Amino acid sequence: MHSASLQLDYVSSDELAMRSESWWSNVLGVVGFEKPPRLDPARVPVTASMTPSLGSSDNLCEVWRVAGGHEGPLATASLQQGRVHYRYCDELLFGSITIDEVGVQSHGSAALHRATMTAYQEIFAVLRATQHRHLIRVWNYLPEINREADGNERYRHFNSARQAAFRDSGRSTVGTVPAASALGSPPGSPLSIYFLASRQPPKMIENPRQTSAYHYPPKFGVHSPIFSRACVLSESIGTNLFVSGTASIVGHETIHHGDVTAQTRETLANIDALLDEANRIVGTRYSLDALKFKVYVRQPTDLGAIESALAVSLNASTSIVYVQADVCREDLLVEIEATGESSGAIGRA
Ligand code: 3EB
Repeated sequence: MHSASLQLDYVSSDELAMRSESWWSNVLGVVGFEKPPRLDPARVPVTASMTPSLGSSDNLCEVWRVAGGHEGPLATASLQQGRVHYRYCDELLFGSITIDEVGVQSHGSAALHRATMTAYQEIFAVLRATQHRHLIRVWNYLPEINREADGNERYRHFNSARQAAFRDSGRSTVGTVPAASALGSPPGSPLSIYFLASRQPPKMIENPRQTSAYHYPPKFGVHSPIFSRACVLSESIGTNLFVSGTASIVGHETIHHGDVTAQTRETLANIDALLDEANRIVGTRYSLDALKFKVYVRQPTDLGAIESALAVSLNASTSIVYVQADVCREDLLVEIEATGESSGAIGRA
């Protein structure tokens, strides 16, 4: 079968409207920011994080698309199983699911727990059906992530449910777990999860500067967050690097409390360390400048300081989008995720 490389683009919905039929035939999924973009879901899975974008770009969309070196569509039709909308090509699958906690037959933290369990169960059912067994990258957006519910932060309830869902499905909860991001969305938003899965196993990368999240000590919650710091998917015509949401954490502790500039610098140092680790393990040659960034900003008034801090290390043409979102520790002011697109330079032994 054909191999294809995965591309990420941030474009306005106006620009999307002008793309050709053949271009659309290779789009796996489109993600809006504050609301789902007005696109036909029969054509391609459409979802939204519900977190508003910051800055000039209006109606911004995150587009995941496969590109092959040959003619014709690579992807299936836009499909649905349960509440999961998905589309796939031979190697890669994009999917999304949203669940409104209000519609779940439970209250308080039990509703979040149930919504999270259900979402992951439905995701795993799709992966079983299509044989894209490897969950490689997950984006989790939950309303009011830092709010207390029944004596615990909602993020911690989410972590308990996510871990239970992985365990119940027979999946590992350490080591071979997906790269991820987990952010807060405004009150009243649904739980929104989207993901990429693959047929071939990715290589998981941990950060030598940080404790693996699945080994965080219990003071951060009885059930640890289940994610890898990064992963690399290698295919015959290129590789993709997925860097999880990364913050100003060294070891397992938040550092630079209240200093958004220092937090931004520390976060980039963490991503740089991950790149070194990925390049060492996989033989790729990713550099900071080759990545596309999504920056989650807790307080919109910090945007200028974050932009300035990033400008010191990234060149001016680097792709960066800014999003307002609550980060999953109260003391974190910024979180940064990144994706490295196809780089042909795989040194395979
Ligand atoms: C951290 O390093 C910051 O729970 O899926 C980053 C990426 C974070 C993913 C998740 C959480 C998650 O712990 C928070």
